[in-house]
Amino acid sequence: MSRKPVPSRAPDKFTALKIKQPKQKAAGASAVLVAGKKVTQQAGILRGGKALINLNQTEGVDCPGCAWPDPDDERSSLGEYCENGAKAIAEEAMSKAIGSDFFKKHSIQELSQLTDYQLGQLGRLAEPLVLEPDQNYYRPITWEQAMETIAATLNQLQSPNEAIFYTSGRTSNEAAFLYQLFVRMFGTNNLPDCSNMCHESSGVALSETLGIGKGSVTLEDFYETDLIFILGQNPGTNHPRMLTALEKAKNNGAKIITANPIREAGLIGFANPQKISGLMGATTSLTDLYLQVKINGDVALLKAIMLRLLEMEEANPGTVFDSDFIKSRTEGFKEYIEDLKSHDFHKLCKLSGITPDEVDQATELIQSRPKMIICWAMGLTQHRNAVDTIKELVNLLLLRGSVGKPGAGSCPVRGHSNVQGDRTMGIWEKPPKWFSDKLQQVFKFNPPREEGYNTVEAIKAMHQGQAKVFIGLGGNFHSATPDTDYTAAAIQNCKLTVQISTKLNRSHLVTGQTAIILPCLARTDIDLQAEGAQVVSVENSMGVVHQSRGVLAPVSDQLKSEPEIVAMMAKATLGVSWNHLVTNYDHIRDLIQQVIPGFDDYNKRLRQPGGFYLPNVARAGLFKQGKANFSKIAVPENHLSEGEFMMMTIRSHDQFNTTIYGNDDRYRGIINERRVVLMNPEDMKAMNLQTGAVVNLTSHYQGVTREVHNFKIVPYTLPTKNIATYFPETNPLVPVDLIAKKSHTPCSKSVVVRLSVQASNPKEYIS
Ligand SMILES: Nc1nc2c(c(=O)[nH]1)N[C@H]1C(S)=C(S)[C@@H](COP(=O)(O)OP(=O)(O)OC[C@H]3O[C@@H](n4cnc5c(=O)[nH]c(N)nc54)[C@H](O)[C@@H]3O)O[C@H]1N2
Ligand SMILES: Nc1nc2c(c(=O)[nH]1)N[C@H]1C(S)=C(S)[C@@H](COP(=O)(O)OP(=O)(O)OC[C@H]3O[C@@H](n4cnc5c(=O)[nH]c(N)nc54)[C@H](O)[C@@H]3O)O[C@H]1N2
Ligand code: SF4
Ligand SMILES: [Mo]
Repeated sequence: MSRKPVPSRAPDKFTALKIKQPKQKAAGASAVLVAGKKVTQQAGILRGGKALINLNQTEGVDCPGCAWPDPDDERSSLGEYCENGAKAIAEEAMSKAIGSDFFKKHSIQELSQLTDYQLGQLGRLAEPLVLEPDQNYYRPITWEQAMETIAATLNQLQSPNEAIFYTSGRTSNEAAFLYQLFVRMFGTNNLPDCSNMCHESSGVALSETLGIGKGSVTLEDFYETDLIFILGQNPGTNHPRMLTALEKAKNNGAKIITANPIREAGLIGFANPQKISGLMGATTSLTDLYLQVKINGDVALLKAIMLRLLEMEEANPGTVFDSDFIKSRTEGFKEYIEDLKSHDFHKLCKLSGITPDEVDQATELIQSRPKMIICWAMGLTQHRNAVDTIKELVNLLLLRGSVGKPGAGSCPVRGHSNVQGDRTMGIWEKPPKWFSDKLQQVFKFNPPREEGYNTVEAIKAMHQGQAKVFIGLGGNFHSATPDTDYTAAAIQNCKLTVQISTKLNRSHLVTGQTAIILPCLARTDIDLQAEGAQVVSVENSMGVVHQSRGVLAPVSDQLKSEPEIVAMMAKATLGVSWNHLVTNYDHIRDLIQQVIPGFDDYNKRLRQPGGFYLPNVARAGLFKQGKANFSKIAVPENHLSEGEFMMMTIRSHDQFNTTIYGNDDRYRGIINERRVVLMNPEDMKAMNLQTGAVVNLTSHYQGVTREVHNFKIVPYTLPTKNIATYFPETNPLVPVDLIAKKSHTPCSKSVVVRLSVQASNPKEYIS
C-alpha cells in the first residue's frame, strides 16, 4: 500500500464575497466588539477573560501576536492589547482540543479538503501523533517513542547537514537558545527561520550601514519626534498598538508621511479604543501626506525627495543637511551625492508614481523637522532590491543626522512576537564567528563553522534530496514559504518531518514519509516544571527583553513546553542530559548570559517590571567603528509587458500569517472572501472585467508557468498595473528562485503575473 496523494494547496472554493466601502479609520468600538466576541466564542468567558486581563501586563502573558513593544512605564488596567492581540489569544486559548480519536476518524487527505480557517477552528493539538510511511491516518505515539524515532533517523543520516531545523518567531528565548545549541552540537548550522522570509533584508541593510541589524528607536522616541515616515507597512492590522504611539506623537506635534500603494484605514485615522472618546468615535487623523507609491517605487521616491533636499541645501548651505553629523559620523557622503546628482527628478517621479508636487510636499515636511523616524515592514523587505531600498532610507536618515539621537532613527517593525529574540539567541544559519567561538568556549565542543541553509536553500536541498529530515519549532513551513507546489514536493521528499506545534496546519498534512506532531504549550499556558511554574522571555521590536508567564490550564496533560521538547530531542539524539535546565529556566538563562552580550544579571533584570533594554550601537550613535555608511543605490525599473501586473501578497485584517482568524478584511471593506484580487478600476475597464469577475492568475518567471485558480476581482484604489492578493492563497505563484539580493528573502511583494478571465461578469457576486 502507498499513501494516497495529498493536495499541496488549500481548496479553491469561494465563500460568498460582499464588498463595502473601505474604512477611513481603524479601531474604535467595533474593534472592541469583534475582539470580545472572538475571545468568548473560542476560549470561553473565563479562560478568555483571564488571558486578556493578564495580556501585556508586566507580570502577565506577552501577546503572542506581533512584536510591537509595550509601554515602558504604566500599563492600562483596562487592557494593554488590541483587537488582533485578542484574536491571537482567542485562537491560542481555544478550549477545544483534538487528539488521537479525532485523527483516527479523519485521514490527512480528508483534512486537506478543509480551508486554513477551518483547520485552525478544530482546536489545540492534544497529544503526540505519528503518521507512518504509506499510512493515511495519524495514530498516537508516546513522547519516548517519538523521540526514539527522531533520534534514530537523525543519527542514521550521512551528515548532520542532511537535517533542517526551522524556527518560527513565537519561540521563547529559552527554547530558541537550547534549540540552536542542540542543533550545533548535532553538527549543523541548518537553522533557517521565518526571519529569512521577513525582515532579513532589514537586518542585512542595517548591519552594513549602521552596524546593527536591528532598529535604533524606542517608544519614547516616538513621543519626541518631529516626523514619522512610514513605508510599506499596515500597522492598523499588523501592529495595531503602534497607532496609539502614532496618536501620541501627533498630539505632541509630529507629522506623518506614508508611502503605500494602498490607502490603509489604520494609516488614515485612529479612534483609540482605550479612551472613552475613541470608543465614542472621536478620531485622530494620522497621515498628513499619503503617497500612493507604485509597488517597489520606493527607491525612486526616496531619491526624488533627496534630490530636492540637495537642491535646497545647495541653495542655502547648512540648512538642510546635518553637516556636522555627516562629517564626523559617516562615510561615503561625497560619492553618494555625486551619484544622486546623476538621476533625473522627473524620471524618478514617474517611476515612483508620485507627482513632483507631492514630492515637494514631502520634502517640505522633512526639511523643517530635524528629528525623523522611518518605519517600515514587508512592503519594503520582500522585493528583489529590498536591501537597497532599506539602505536608501538609511541614506535619508544620515543626511538629516537622524540616527543616534532622541526622537530619531530607524524602526523596522518586526512581525512575530519573538522573531528578534530568536535571532539574538543564535537562530541563524550564518552565525557570526564570535558566537561560534563563545559556544565552543562555554560548552567545550566544536560548533560547525560552515554556513547552513536559509529558508529558500532548505527548500531546494529537500527538493534535491540533499536534506532528508525537517524539524519545525513552530510555524507553518509548507504554507508560509514561496512556490507551494515545489515546496510541497520538497517536503514530501523527506524521510521524516517533525512539527512542534500548538495548532493543526497544512504542514501537518503535507509531510515526509514519516511525520510526527509534537504538541506544545503555548504562551498563554501555565508551564509547570519540577521547580514550579516557569516564566520565559522574549525581545520585542525595540530590543526590550521581558518576561512572559502563562496563566491558563493547558487543554491536555500531554502537552510539553518547547524547552522540554528540545531537551528531550537532545537527550535522545546526543545523550546529553539537560533535565536540570528544564526544571527551572533560570538555569537556561544563566547559560545565555555566559554566551550573549547584554544579558548580564539576566534572571534578576528579567524580573524588573518591563524587563530591560539590550545595548544598541545605532541608538548610541556608535555605529560600526564609529561611522555609519552612505550607500550608492541603483533605481530598480520594474518593467511590465502588455497584460502583465505587479502583484503584492498582503495580509488581511483577519489572519496572523497562515493562521486565518476569519474571512473578512474589515478595514478594506472586503467581507467573507479571501480569494480576491484588488485591482484599479481603470485596469478592470481595460480588461472588460466587472466587480466579482472570476480570474485565474499565472506567473511565468524564467519560463516556468505557475497558476492559481478562482479569484474574484474587487475594484480598489491602487496604482494602475499593480494588484494585491492575500498570502498564503497566492504563494503558489511566488517563484522559489525569485529572491532578494543578499538577504535571499522571497519576493512576495513583487510577483509579475497575468490574469486569465474565467467569468467576466459572474452572477454569484453579492453587493
Ligand atoms: N494581525 C496580524 N498581525 C501581524 C501579522 C499578521 O499576519 N496578522 N503578521 C506579523 C508578521 S510575521 C509581520 S512580518 C508583520 C507584517 O506587517 P506588514 O508589513 O504591515 O504586512 P503586509 O500585509 O505584508 O503589508 C505590507 C504593507 O506594505 C504595502 N506594500 C506592499 N508593497 C509595497 C511597496 O512596494 N512599497 C510600499 N511602500 N508599500 C508596499 C502593502 O500595501 C501593505 O500595506 O505583521 C505581524 N503582525
Ligand atoms: N506570499 C507571502 N508569503 C509570506 C509572507 C508574505 O507577506 N507573503 N510573509 C512571510 C513572513 S513575514 C513570515 S514571518 C512567514 C511566517 O511563517 P511561519 O512563522 O512559519 O508561519 P505562521 O503562520 O506564523 O505559523 C503558524 C503556526 O505556528 C504554530 N504555533 C503558533 N504558536 C505557537 C507556539 O507558541 N509554539 C509553537 N511551537 N508553535 C506555534 C501553529 O501550529 C500555527 O499553525 O511567512 C512568510 N510568507
Ligand atoms: S499590537 Fe501586537 S503585540 Fe500589541 S496587543 Fe496588538 S497584536 Fe499584540
Ligand atoms: Mo514576518
